[in-house]
This record gives sequence, structure tokens and C-alpha cells, in this order.
Amino acid sequence: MFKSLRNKIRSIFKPDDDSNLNGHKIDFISDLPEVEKKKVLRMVEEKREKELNNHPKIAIIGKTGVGKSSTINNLFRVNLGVSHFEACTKDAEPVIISNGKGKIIIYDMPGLGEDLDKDEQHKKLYKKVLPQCDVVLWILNIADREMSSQQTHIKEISEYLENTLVICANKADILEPSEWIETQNLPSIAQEENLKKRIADIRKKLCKIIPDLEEDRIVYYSAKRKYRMNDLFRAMMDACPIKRAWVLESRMDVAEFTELVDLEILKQLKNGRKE
Ligand SMILES: Nc1nc2c(ncn2[C@@H]2O[C@H](COP(=O)(O)OP(=O)(O)OP(=O)(O)O)[C@@H](O)[C@H]2O)c(=O)[nH]1
Ligand SMILES: [Mg+2]
Repeated sequence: MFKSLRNKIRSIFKPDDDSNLNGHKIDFISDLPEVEKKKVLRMVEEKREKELNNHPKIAIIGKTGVGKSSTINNLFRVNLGVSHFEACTKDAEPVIISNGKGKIIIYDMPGLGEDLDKDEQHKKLYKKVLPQCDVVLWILNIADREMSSQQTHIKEISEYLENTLVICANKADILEPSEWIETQNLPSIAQEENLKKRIADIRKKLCKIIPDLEEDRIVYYSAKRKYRMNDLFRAMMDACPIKRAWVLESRMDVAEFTELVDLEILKQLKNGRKE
């Protein structure tokens, strides 16, 4: 009984979070009478329920059409509207989505760069909304070489964020040379080399403004191809404050690139052969 109780508590109060137990170390519970243990268990359950009902909040930012909605759809298997022809997402009203595992609150932030006056309003909005979010996803098109305005804005937001930012480089499938291998749903070798070069370049540029930006906080992927969505999810988990990460993980339902792989190839991949 005590071991499972201790594990349960550990899963909720992370090691650096013993403060929630009023400074007591978890091992003090073994000395408690049965009634007291039950009280602690109830307290833990309440805390767990409270955290679970405090739904994960994710902010997504990026120029129009970079694939913000597509990214969320493939991280949680939900169905936010995707715009093929014109700007779709208009404001930062939170959208509550649910995927059967629970609710997630998405702040689809307006992108910057449309108009100077609007930019000022949007920056104020960022400052208000972003610090409340568990993670902030800055989404860009990996093939887009324009970085200077993004450097300015990312610097500004990183000054008030507590390391919750992930740089998401989407549309890996369209980077030159456009040689996506449809049957395997993977980039060609030349394309993969270019993807890594682009990421190194983006990182170099962003490190000028955030010198301690960790390597795994910049992820390339393709939402459309469901490619490397897991890597993106891992980066999100790393960026999420430790005491909220388990709540985020509980809503995880990431699309797999293998869903789009030719069935014959998939069999070969599973048998350890790949032509
Ligand atoms: N080739 C390719 N296209 C993508 C990818 N991700 C999204 N798209 C396409 O890009 C277009 C815009 O996608 P959205 O997800 O609506 O982009 P958004 O950033 O939410 O757009 P707004 O809400 O209008 O700002 C759609 O046609 C998507 O199908 C990708 O990884 N590769
Ligand atoms: Mg959108």
C-alpha cells in the first residue's frame, strides 16, 4: 500500500515540487497512521484532479499559412480549420479542442508583420497571453529564408517567457530539392541534408538573439506528411514546465508518418528491410 501511495505521489509532485507537501519529504508518509495516509492520498487525488482540469494551454504563432492549424491537428488528432487559399485564423480567442483524451486550450495568435500599428497591438497581446501558456510554438516555413523580422520578435517574446518556446520548422517536404519519397513518406538524402543545413542556419541566426537556445528546441517536420511529429511533441514536452508536462502528455495523440507510407513498404520497414 505504502509503495503504490508513494509512487502515486511522486507522479504528481515532481522531485522539485515537494513544496506542495508543506516541505515534508515523501518518505515521512511511511510513519503515518493509516487514517493520515488516507488523508494524504485524498490530498494527492485532489491535486491531480485540479491539475488535470487545468487544461494545457498552447499558443501558436507564425505568419499566415505556415501550417499552425495543421500542426495542432497532427499533434492531437483534432480538426482545426485549415486554410488552403486565404488567411483563416483571425484572432487570439482561445479555442478549446478535445480529442477524447481531454481538452486543450489553443491560443492561435495573430501573426506579426502585416501593419506597424497592428504589430504594436499584437505585441501587447502576446505579452498578456503567452506567459499564461504551458508552451509557445513559433511556427515557420523551413523554406522561408526571411529571418530578420522573426529574430526581432522572437527576441522580444523570449525576454518574458520562461523557456517555454519551441521553434517549429514546418513544411520539410517542400524544401529543395523537392524529392520527397512518396512511397516511404520520407525526404530524399539530398533533401534531408538540406533540412539539416537549414536548421543549422536558423539556429545560428536565433542564437544571436537567444544565446542559450538549446539544439532540440528547433525541430523540422512536416505537418502535412505527419513527418517527425513525435520529435516536435518531445520538444514541446521539454519546453513545458515539469509540473505541467504530465498533463500535456495525457492529451498526446500524435499522428505517425507511417500512416502515409505505402503498405508494402511499411511491411518491409517492419521486417527490418528497407529498399
Ligand atoms: N506542403 C506542405 N503544406 C502544408 C504543411 N502544413 C500545412 N500545409 C498547408 O499549408 C496551408 C495552410 O495551412 P494551415 O494549417 O491552415 O496554416 P495556418 O498557419 O493555420 O494558416 P492561417 O490560420 O491562415 O494563418 C494548407 O494548404 C495546408 O495544407 C506541410 O507540412 N507541407
Ligand atoms: Mg490556422
